[in-house]
Amino acid sequence: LSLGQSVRLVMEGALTARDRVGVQDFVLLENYNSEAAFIENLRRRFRENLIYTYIGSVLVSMNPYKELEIYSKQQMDRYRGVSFYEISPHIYALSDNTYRAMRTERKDQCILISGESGAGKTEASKKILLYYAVTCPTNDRMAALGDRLLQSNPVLEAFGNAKTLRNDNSSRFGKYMDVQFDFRGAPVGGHILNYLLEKSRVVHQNHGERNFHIFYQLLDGGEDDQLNTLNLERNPQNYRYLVKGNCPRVSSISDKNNWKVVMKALPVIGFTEEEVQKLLNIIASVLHLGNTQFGEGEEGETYITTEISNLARLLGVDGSALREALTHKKLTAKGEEMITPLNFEQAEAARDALAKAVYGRTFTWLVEKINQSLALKVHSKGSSVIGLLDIYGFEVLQHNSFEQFCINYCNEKLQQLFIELTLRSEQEEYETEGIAWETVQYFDNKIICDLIEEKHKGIISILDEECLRPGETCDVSFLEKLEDTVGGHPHFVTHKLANGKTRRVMSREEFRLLHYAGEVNYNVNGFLDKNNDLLNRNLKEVMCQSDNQILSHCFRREEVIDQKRPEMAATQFKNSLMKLTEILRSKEPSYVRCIKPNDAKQPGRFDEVLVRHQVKYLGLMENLRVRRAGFAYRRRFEAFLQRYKPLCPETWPNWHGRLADGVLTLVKHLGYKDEEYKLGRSKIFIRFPKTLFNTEDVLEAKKPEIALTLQTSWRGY
Ligand code: AOV
Ligand code: MG
Repeated sequence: LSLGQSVRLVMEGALTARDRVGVQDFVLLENYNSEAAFIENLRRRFRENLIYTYIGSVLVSMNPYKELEIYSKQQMDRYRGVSFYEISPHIYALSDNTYRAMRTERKDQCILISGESGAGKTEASKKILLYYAVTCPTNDRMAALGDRLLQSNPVLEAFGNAKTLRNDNSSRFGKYMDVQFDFRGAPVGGHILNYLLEKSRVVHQNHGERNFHIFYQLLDGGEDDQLNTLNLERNPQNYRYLVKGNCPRVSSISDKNNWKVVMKALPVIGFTEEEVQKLLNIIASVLHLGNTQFGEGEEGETYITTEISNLARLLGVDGSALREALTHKKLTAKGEEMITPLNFEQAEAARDALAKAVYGRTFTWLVEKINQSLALKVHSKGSSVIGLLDIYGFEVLQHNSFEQFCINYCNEKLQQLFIELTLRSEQEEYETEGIAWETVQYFDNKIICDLIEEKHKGIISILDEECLRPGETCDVSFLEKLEDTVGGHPHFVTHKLANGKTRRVMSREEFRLLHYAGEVNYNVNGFLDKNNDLLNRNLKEVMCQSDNQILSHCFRREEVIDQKRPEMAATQFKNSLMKLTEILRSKEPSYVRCIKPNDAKQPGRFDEVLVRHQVKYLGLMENLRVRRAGFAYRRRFEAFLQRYKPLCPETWPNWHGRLADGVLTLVKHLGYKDEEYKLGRSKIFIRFPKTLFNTEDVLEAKKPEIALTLQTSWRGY
């Protein structure tokens, strides 16, 4: 065979392979502007179980909804120290690349994982963590650290995850975890920041959803005598806080096994037996609290109709004080204390508020405790950090409330950061390489972030004002205030039309936000209460006297004495997100963009409408356009030369001159036309994928001739 013939043969072969499995980097799509081509590429790869694809350095990940054999130790080893493009895309490649960047550039890194609920963010973050725990060198003194890092996951998931309609193991809190490495690259410490747990789930679940896993785990997995001590029965249906969603079991989850895992993990991350017992008392107390019922006396007074001695014992507080505090409110007016009875609804609300506070604060304590266990014991010089962000994904439910508002706002913020940082890094690269930047049109969602968070004018500020305003305020007055203030905003809609008529499809209790990811109607019912997040003072007083050390740590005496109002929930969340963005901005980011293939949680099903929607709002097409702004592909001179030098007699077997000259000699020999490429300061930029494919094909054809032993064959798919 002549070279030409073999090239043609190989090209035909390559084409069929490429047709079958698509390209491994979207920048290599011929028609990079076509959404249809993008989706088709995803579909082909998904069909072949190739769930990972790059857009340059961004990793796009499809949830396979089945176990794939691609996460073994051998696989990990394959990806160690190997360049991104030499091997098929993988979450391990991204993990390894990030790790090496941290080591060689000595710069803190972060990995931002995004995607809607159920798309695979949490799974991705666990795979990254596992990769580091397994492949990084260990520091003798800290040998158990990797173990502790890994064991913190099941514990946090038990307390912070729940079955929702979208995901059987949905994260109901945001998590940012720093892993600290010493100068030798061994993991030596960790730190977790947690964001806004969806506490309302403790007392209410939508149909088909569950409370947090831990409750079902305890009931299913706890020993008989454990349950006896806690005065619990096995059947979750006996607990009012567990029956709202009418979904006690989830087929994909074994509560019993998970309970065992959690019980094993707690001692590993430093919980004493006593602390575990105290924790169990708290979980049980929440269930008993839910079963506490009230009656109404003839004069409208409220009293407790159920036995509360168990509840008081488990909370470690005085029974009669608790009884009093659940049915009365203490107010201070003009320096005088007044005790007024609660009516029936108020008493129920006080009970639920206590349950949420107990659970929410215990969760925060749990994170603190894990942090102590992961804390850097000895400050090591020259250490650096990889941060992992796994938050709750964008969600649109039938009924969206304050929680969805916060969750979607958080996603909006991260999208903004993504846009800002990817554009910035692209522009910077062009600048450092001395190549002219070609502007790209993209949708900037700053306008929506401002609508939500702007001082004095944004939705959160208005919500706070309405919570603080004396006199009659309610959720609907908040909505009216919104209409007055942001009514004309292009991303804000209510039932009121500009011409004074009403939009019939919307209820009078809703406002709609046009998020970057889609439209969401929020029902204002409960917004004020949830933002206020108040707990009656007398309940706090009772709780801070608890002899359960976890609870007395969570309910501080100072809080009762201090009359200053703490920040409202949404503002607290906003501020913590501001801090988070600062942390992320200070690091070198990598991205994993997760996509959910179908809503049925089934393997093999590719729902095109659903996928297209995510491609759109994740801004993947824009991401690709930015990445391709002019050039499909870029490679460092040495990597390019190393790979293709056999194709030119002057560069083979070695080039001794300047790298740039070597590359130039090589591409001239290969017949690249001037418009096909540009040489930067350290990289070659190739304009069309075809040029690269052709070169790859020539290389493939030449392989037998030169007995080439390339580490792997990279053919662009
Ligand atoms: P999420 O974190 O993105 O949703 P998860 O990471 O919990 O989603 O993934 C949801 C489910 O999809 C998991 O429980 C697995 O069953 C499956 N899954 C995801 N990724 C993989 C994978 N790589 N291999 C096999 N199965 C996978 V939320 O937390 O709801 O936003 O708030
Ligand atoms: Mg998750």
